[in-house]
Amino acid sequence: MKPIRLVPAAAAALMLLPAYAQAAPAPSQAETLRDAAPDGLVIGSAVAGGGHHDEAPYPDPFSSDQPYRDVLGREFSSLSPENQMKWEYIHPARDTYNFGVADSIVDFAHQHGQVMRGHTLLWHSQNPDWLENGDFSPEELREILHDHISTVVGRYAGKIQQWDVANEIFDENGNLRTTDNIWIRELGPGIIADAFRWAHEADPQAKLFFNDYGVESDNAKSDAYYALIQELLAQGVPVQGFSAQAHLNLDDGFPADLTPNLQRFADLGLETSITELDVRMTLPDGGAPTEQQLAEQADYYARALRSCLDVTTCHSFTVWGLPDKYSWVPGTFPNQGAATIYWDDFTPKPAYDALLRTLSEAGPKSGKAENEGMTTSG
Ligand code: 9MR
Repeated sequence: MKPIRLVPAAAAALMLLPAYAQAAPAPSQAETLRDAAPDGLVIGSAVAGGGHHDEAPYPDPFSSDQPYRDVLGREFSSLSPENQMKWEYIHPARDTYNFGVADSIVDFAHQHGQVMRGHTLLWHSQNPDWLENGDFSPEELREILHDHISTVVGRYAGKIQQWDVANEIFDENGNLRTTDNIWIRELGPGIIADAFRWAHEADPQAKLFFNDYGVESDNAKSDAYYALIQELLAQGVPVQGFSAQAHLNLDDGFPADLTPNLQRFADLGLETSITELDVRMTLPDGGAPTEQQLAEQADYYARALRSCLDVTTCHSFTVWGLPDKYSWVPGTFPNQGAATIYWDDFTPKPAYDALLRTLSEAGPKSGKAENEGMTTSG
């Protein structure tokens, strides 16, 4: 739904009415998410392009789909490469870095006055086979990680507002992933602090984050982050942010304590972000979502945004891609989908309208602290 604009004649007619008879003005005339966002809040999207190597490949929309590029440039003020900065893409062989697509996303962001979130440096998933099966000594592995972080973070220094340095390092019970995360398994938990230190050396301006799913609520996993981050801060490790991915599911209900949970991290002095929001649902007979599902989905999106608006240090709110045809959800959850805010022809869903309305209602000044991030155009 577009905000109503008054044509001059109608506006003039309204002026003739007594003040009490005039409708309240629309809170904002902005017609895009990025324009409607208050000062100090960027609205982001993941940039699709190359599925996981195990998935059926789809054409790379970032280089081939112009309507897709138009929406990315028009609606968003932050971009996150969905896959293209992950190890298996950017570091395909020990002595080979492949920056091509990542560079073009950073260039696109620069051209469109957008900031970037970098994703990700230390993770258990999407690592190349040469690394996972490489039989390296601990000293070699340490050097490999150091080289990777210095090279990748250094290449984009000054152009990345927030980096997901460590991604998904705890399991659901709040235990460190000591078996499937190669770095923690082979080098011990101290490598996490080193990763933050190396990233900070390579780009002192970037805000360095822990990022995970299932941490929207106060639970065992988010408690584990809360404890670890306090330890690291006490040791002077350069950790600046905690982000909730927010892969939500109508079947699970909305994480009702999202705001206080993020706020407790903000109270530690950290930036907080929503980094990968999508809201999936079980589709009736594999078909289209019902009106009721769409309305409920819109409500989830708006509530997640409301949380970010309400948490003092939440300056970055990102949806995990668009439209549904480029979403990771159907490939992972067979009967689920329709998780993004756009239909496949790039018309907005009720969820998009709900985000625009929520931003418009918040108004241009959110009362947030000044956004300390930089734009790539600056
Ligand atoms: O959306 C990404 C998908 O294309 C990849 O195949 C998948 C592989 O793990 O990763 C997806 O993105 C994930 C993100 O990097 C980290 N949080 C969970 C996201 C959804 O799985």
